[in-house]
Amino acid sequence: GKEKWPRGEEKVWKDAMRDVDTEVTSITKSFVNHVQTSLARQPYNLDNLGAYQAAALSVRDNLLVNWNETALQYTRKAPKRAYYLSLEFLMGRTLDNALLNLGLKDQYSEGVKKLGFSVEDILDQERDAALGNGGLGRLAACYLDSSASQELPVWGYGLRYKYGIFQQLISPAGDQLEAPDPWLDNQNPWELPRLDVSYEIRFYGQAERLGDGTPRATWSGGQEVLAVAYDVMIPGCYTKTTNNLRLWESKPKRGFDLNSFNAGNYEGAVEASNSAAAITSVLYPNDHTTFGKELRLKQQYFWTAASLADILRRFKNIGKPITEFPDYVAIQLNDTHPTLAIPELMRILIDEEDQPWSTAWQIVTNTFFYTNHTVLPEALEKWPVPLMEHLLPRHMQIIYDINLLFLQSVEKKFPGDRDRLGRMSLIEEGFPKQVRMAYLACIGSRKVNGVAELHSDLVKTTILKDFVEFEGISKFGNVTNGSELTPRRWLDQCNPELSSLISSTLKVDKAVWLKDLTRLEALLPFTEDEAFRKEWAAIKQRNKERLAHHVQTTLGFTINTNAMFDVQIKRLHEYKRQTLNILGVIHRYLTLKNMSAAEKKKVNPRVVFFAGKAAPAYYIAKLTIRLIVNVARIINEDPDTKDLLQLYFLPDYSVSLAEVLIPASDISQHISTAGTEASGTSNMKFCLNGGLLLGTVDGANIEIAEEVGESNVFFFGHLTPAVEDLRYQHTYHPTPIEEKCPALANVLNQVSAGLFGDAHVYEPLLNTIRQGDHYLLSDDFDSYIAALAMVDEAYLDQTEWVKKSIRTTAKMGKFSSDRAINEYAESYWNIEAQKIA
Ligand code: HBZ
Repeated sequence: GKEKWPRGEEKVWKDAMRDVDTEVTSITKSFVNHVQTSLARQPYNLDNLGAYQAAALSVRDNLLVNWNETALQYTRKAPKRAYYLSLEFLMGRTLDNALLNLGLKDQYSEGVKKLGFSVEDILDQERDAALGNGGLGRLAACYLDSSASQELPVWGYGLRYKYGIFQQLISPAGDQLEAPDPWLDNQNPWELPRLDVSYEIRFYGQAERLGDGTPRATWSGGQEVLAVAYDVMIPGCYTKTTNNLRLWESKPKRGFDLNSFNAGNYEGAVEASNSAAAITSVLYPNDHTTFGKELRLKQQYFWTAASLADILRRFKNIGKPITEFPDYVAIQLNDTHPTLAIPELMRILIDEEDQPWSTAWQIVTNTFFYTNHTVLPEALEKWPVPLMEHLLPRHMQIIYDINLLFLQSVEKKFPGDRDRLGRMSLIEEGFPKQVRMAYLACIGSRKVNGVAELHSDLVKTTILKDFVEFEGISKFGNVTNGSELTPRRWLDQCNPELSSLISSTLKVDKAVWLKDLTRLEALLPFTEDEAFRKEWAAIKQRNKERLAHHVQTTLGFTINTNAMFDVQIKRLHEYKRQTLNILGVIHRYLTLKNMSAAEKKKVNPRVVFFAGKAAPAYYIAKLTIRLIVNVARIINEDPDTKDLLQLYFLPDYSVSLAEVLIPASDISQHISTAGTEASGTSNMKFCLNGGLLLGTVDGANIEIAEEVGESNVFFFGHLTPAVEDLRYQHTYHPTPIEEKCPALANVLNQVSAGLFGDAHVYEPLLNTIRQGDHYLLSDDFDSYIAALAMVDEAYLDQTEWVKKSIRTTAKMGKFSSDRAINEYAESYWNIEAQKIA
């Protein structure tokens, strides 16, 4: 049909344009105003993208009022504040979240409808802000949301990457291809450039000790670049508090180097300016491996130095002596990425504030808090000493000084224990020598925490064992992530129907239970209410249909929505064992192929979903994707099995895709080798949305089971204490897989034989299992298959399954990020809520 312009009710448009206050609400008025002024567009060709921009700008106006009010009150009252330093903030989309937090979603839906748009289409125009890799980055985003919701004075500091996490494409052969994510190309209505807030950051140059009996030194020369602030508003849920996330962009100090330019060296002049801009150009796409790249170290210093300068300037405005810094400032280090903040604050205190060493160290060790997110040895950051000396000569001196004094105190406590000194030194011997960032973060912080009970215990007994013995156990704690799951985005926003059902059943407004998730426990009695169960199941069904629709429209696949939906979505990594899952799928396929028609009748259909990105240089992880895609190609076409088993790899996993997948899942898989997944955070989100959990006894799975009861989760596999021993056996007394696990051997052989094409291609992947099997697939395969069978069995009894589902949601209160952020606020940062009037 012919397009009608403007869309919607002409009278509403006209009245808004004429600024006549008839039945025009303030929402349509501000929307139309932004269309005409900010966007400089006519209502006569406004498309969905334009409508999104106008809506975003209009919502932003609302946020700005609260944001200014919040900033003003913090400045006036000068309470102690906390700063969350994270190299990653995986924010996802903002508009929907902002509307819900402001409590304005219904009003906006109504308003844009009058103007001829659907709110869903408008929301769908927004690109994800994907400035993170995975759990660590999403956790940071959830903590900001919860801080604002709990009215806590917390700011985030990060980098404004021009390119977020790469876009994942899957080639016809099943290979992952990476494309850039120029997320800022469409303009970003959610950021406010602060050209007036900038700092000069130095790299390279010379450091010279004054040698005047003080620890002072000068640092000069080298390269200077500018850090410019961009602010992102963080609205709390049903509160006026609107906090700030400050992201730094790098710029050349001058447009370009005039000296070189005048000397005719055009390229040299431009090069310097390019090298400054490069610092914040792209998010590093590696999780759990470090490559020792200079640009990455530059990012880390650039960001920590700018953030500290900013924090210090704010502190100085209060007019208190510098020794009181820790009474006004707490800084949380999100993993070791911002550890350079420790020597940087030492440098400022000593070289610029002229403080004695011991005073400076006292201030530092009362300011910082360090969260560890992994115990995998290959993931622990180490920086080559030569690189550090070159890029940050003054910081390297300071680190040597910290180390000297530290080792002297260790020697005092454990005289003559040379091994211990070697183990604990901040400098690892070798070629080259390396700085151990986790050790520096540990000794420079007031407290250290892991992210789930098991993980925190492992931190204390493995990587930081010597430090516990030296500094005492009380410095080391746990804050279980329950966190990353913000109850609002991860329930109300992505599963609105379930959210309404909960409100009407509990007879409590969602404004109440969304801010006190333990209220969900009141759902427990309703497991015995048949009508309620029916409604519960119907919502799950509709969420499955919504996912199927999404896959149909984006990928063209038709999904059987009468099947059980089985989901594993996370970064591809050997320790997360997507390979175990796909080998399990093959096992199921082979089993189905051997079944009689009568046997097949008893089988419940299953659809298996995978999604996740592999680090671009992670060869084995990429092979796993290729295997999944090619297995899918074969089994989805096989007439013998396709009604009973479907398999999909959904490309380009993102926060937005997770918001569609999670509410649709019946069962989700969290199957890391015991002791390797620090916490996991999607596990909680699935459970909050009534999906059951199939997992190993690892990370937060354990605490989830403690809450919901072991009879409501499906556990399998060896336990953490067995892992070391099993690995020893693999290395020194290997048993052939044929003997140890014939079912697995059969699956591997079928892949080797080319059942899924490309026989030779998968050998390197299969060999990780046949030789060494570091992640213990051969040890856990049989119990994994048994657990899958138990899931099938349980699913046949739908009544009981739905009861389990309700019980699971009901017991997720602990895993609210509100609970986690309050633990940080009380037990670590010592900050208090500030009511914004
Ligand atoms: O942090 C994850 C853990 O693997 C997961 O178990 C935990 O739940 C989550 C939140 O605590 N870790 C990451 O996501 N790590 C990274 O993404 C990462 C990024 C860059 C690095 C190293 C790790 O250099």
